Amino acid sequence: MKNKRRNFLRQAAAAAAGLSVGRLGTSKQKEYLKQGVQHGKEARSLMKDAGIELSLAYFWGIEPQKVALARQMDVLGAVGGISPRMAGLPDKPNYSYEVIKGVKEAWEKEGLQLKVVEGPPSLYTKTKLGLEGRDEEIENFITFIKNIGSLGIDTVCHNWMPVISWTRSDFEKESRGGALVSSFDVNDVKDQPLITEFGELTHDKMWDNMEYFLKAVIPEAEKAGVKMALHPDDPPIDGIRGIPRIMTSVEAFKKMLDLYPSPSNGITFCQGSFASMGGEDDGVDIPAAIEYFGSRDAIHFVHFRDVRGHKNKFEETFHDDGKTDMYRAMEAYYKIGFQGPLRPDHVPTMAGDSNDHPGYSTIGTLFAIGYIRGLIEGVSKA
Ligand code: CS2
Ligand code: MN
Repeated sequence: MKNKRRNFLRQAAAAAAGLSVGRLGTSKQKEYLKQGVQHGKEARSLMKDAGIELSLAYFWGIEPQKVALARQMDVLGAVGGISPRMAGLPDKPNYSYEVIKGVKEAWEKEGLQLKVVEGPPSLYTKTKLGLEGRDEEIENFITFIKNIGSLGIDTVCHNWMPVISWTRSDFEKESRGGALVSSFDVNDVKDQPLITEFGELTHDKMWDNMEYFLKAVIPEAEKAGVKMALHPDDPPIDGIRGIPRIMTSVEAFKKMLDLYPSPSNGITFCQGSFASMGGEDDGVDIPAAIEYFGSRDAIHFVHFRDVRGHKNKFEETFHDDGKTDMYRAMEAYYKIGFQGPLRPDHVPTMAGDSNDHPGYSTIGTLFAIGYIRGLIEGVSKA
């Protein structure tokens, strides 16, 4: 019901401005809102969550309690991968139409909508490291893009971290009141053995591989109405165990966008990752970065979280306890007219919850959603 109301209000606002609400048609709407047309502003402040699509991550399938709580909170966006098992088709590839359709419908049965495919099929080491076989991987990835586009799923969160994904040196660090968070100290990983099986890897080669991928994929994503949203490297350091990392700064994201400017080539603004970029004295100004990338219409998806510290040594925090002014950050999303999916990212594991999946505990997620929704309401009414 509420969703209908949101859609209705969105359509009403767009209709008043003579705009159609297409998949990639939101930038015109944003332009309209930026101009400060009074009617548009009013319509927007009435929208549920100011039009931001609050979502939760489900990386371990349909977790019944989390899903039930999501419905109670009216947080109806789902973010996750594509699992053939979840679709009841364990023998079919994860980029096939039937599997994606099955996964989408499984979420719909729960009353949720698959908003973002995070950790997409067929974008693996071969593509990121430019190894033999990457063309086949990319071809299957394009099949995946066409399939989600035709099913109306329009956002993909991918990353450029081959071999070692997001990582920490401690997943059980005590934070406020004994809640558990993850933390990273570069000194704890510097003596780990190098990974040599892929030969010589350099930052330049990683950039070449990125360019090769974007040039093949982005034109197809454009045609399919799909937005690619690249997640920063986490932690954003130059490399780990000999595997280079390139998506580690605001400059790197500018460079990536310039490699293939397109409404389909954008960013997952993972606030926690951007907040951990730089050293002790040259951190990222988060609200300014949101406004900058927003001005390029490049933010397609938001991970809302925070840290204390910097790239070489940081720990995650509760949303009200980190280095970032979260009110200013939310205000920046509001200013740029962001109306895409936003999810809490890693949250502390709180009393009574399990730390089996650090960063994704259920109780911590409840606190996060309350905080985020409160911020949105505060910002949109101010
Ligand atoms: C995350 C990732 O590191 C981060 O900021 O968003 O942990 C993400 O949850 C996983 O890589 C799965 O996509
Ligand atoms: Mn993230």
